[in-house]
Amino acid sequence: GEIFPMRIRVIGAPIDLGADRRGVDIGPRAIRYAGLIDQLHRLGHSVNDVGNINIPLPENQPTGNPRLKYLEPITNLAVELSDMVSDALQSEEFPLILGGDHSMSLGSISGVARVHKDVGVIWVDAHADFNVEGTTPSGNIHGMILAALAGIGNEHLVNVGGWAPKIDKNKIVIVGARDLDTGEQELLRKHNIHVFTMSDLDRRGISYVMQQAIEIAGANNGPIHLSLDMDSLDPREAPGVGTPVRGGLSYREAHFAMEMIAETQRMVSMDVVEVNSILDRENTTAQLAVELTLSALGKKIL
Ligand code: B3U
Ligand code: MN
Ligand code: MN
Repeated sequence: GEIFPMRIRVIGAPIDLGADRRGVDIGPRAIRYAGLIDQLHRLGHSVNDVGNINIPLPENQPTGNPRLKYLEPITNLAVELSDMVSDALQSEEFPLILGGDHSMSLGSISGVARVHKDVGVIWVDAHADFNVEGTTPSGNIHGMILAALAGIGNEHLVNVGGWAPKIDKNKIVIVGARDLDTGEQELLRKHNIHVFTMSDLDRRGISYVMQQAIEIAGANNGPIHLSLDMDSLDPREAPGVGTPVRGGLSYREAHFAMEMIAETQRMVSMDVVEVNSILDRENTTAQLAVELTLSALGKKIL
């Protein structure tokens, strides 16, 4: 099939300070090893892979507040990544950011929002990542990032780069949610965040849900950022994630969701996160991350 050729800037962000488990720090390498760059070329895109940003080891960092673990290094990295993502967009390249845990999206999405002020976000995830200091069961910052981007939560997270909010609450859509904490549910309701749970998917189907998600995040034909947490998939398809939750997206639903986003031609940037290679089976999850990225970037069956 015909694709719309793009210049893609690949940025690796092997951050693992936002989650409890080690192994996502290998994610960017595992995704490249699964053939990402070569397959993007074959699809007709040009690729500028700038390598990985340097992430300090958790062993060498103070944990800090146990309800906001590694806050300081996480916000520092967010500023660095944000600059890299803005720079890619200003050079007219499409930023494709490889994680790492989901805390890296604080930086990637801040960088996009600086250039595309009206960007909306489709957050495909088993979780909502909408916790704050007072609701988190773990103190892990990867579970707080979407709230922070919406301007909710700890001021250091919210004000990364010196401005807030990064994303208009009304342009945030979560797809695939099935594991929400009690205080997190209350926050999502209070702020009227659009959440399509697995129940909604079962009731309405992936086609309807994605059509709605695209309309909400991309209101007035605006730009869309896709943040793909690989734990949105069913663990049978994606075993290599830190927090697997049963009952997730099927292989076909996930591909179709990506194809629908590609069809809009309005995606301006994308993250792929939470590939945990230590928990993976023969790089299955990294391979699936590559396949889904290709579908999101225009690969069609015919
Ligand atoms: N909601 C829980 C668990 C979690 C969030 N994101 C992931 N896990 N990957 C928390 O710790 O905030
Ligand atoms: Mn997540
Ligand atoms: Mn998740």
